[in-house]
Amino acid sequence: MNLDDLRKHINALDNELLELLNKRMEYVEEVGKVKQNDGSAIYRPEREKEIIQRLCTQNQGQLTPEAIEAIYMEIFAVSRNLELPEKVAYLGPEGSYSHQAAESRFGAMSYYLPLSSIESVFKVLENKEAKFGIVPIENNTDGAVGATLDCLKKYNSLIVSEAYMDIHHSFATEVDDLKDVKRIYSHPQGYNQCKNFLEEHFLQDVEFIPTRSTSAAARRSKEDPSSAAICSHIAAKLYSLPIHFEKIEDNLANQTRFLILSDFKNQKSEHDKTSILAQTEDKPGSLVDFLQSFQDIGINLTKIESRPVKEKKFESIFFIDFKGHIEDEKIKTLIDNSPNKIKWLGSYVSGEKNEI
Ligand code: PRE
Repeated sequence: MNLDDLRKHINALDNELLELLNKRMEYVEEVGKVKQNDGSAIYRPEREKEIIQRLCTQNQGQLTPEAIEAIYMEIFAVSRNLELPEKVAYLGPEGSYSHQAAESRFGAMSYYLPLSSIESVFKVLENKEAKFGIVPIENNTDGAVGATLDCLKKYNSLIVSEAYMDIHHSFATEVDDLKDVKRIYSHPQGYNQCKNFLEEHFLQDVEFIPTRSTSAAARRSKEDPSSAAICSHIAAKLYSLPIHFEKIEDNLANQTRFLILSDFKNQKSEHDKTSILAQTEDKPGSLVDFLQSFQDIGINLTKIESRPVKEKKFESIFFIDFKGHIEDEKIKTLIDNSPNKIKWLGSYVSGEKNEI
């Protein structure tokens, strides 16, 4: 078959896909009406996960599980917007890694609100100016994000989902031949994380110009024709800067965990995780006893992170993640009968590392 014949087949299949997608959206619209009547949540991460898992299991074609997930995440985002358009706030600026995490969950079609601090994301959720918020919670090289932990204590937003995202830097420029690059813009962290790439590719003297974010680097480079930027691929896309090399960082295992915040309780699923904040009694052994009580009922703790109580010198609170849902009978009993002060932060489908 020649190119024209092949394209004719693609066109015919695209027509079928479009028709099927529109049919799917008719049902989604009906689901939206049912939800508006009973007031239930539009975003149902556990249902989305179930759909993706089912499709990956029955898949026999060329598509990888990652490709199926990427395509369906975009379809779900369009569906949710059809049911009820809702605003998504994230730690900006546009083109930041939080923006990339937000787009991986809420697609290209959502209404986004880039904000300048983690606390402002919590504030707009509290004021009902946005339905969802995306904030980083931990990075596998830099550790926990203190501002997010403090806000989880201070505000009432709930964790409704989590996403692990690989943090990869791209090398983007309008220059065709790297010999002609005179300046490289990036956030100093981006620049420092790509030292090997820079040494291998640049024999000539290149000036490094630090920027406030990798996203600002892409914008500045777009305005400066003999320059390049080290930035996220979403920032390069945003400023229409051609990407020449991807994943140029020295350590390819750089990952950040993001939380998706909102105001509703998820239903139980088979892969739940719960996050709580615990302030244990001020006496020896109280933390150990508390942790032991999880083992006693066979609950797997997945994380514990301490954080100082700022109002009280040298006292700590603990952020604890464990497998299961707050509605599981034995977990409910444990929390209800605990002598410690406990704040439930959310029960949600456990995200897979390296999933995005
Ligand atoms: C749908 C859309 C949004 C939800 O997050 C989950 C699934 C979908 O497109 O399949 C439909 C829907 O709203 C639902 O099943 O509850």
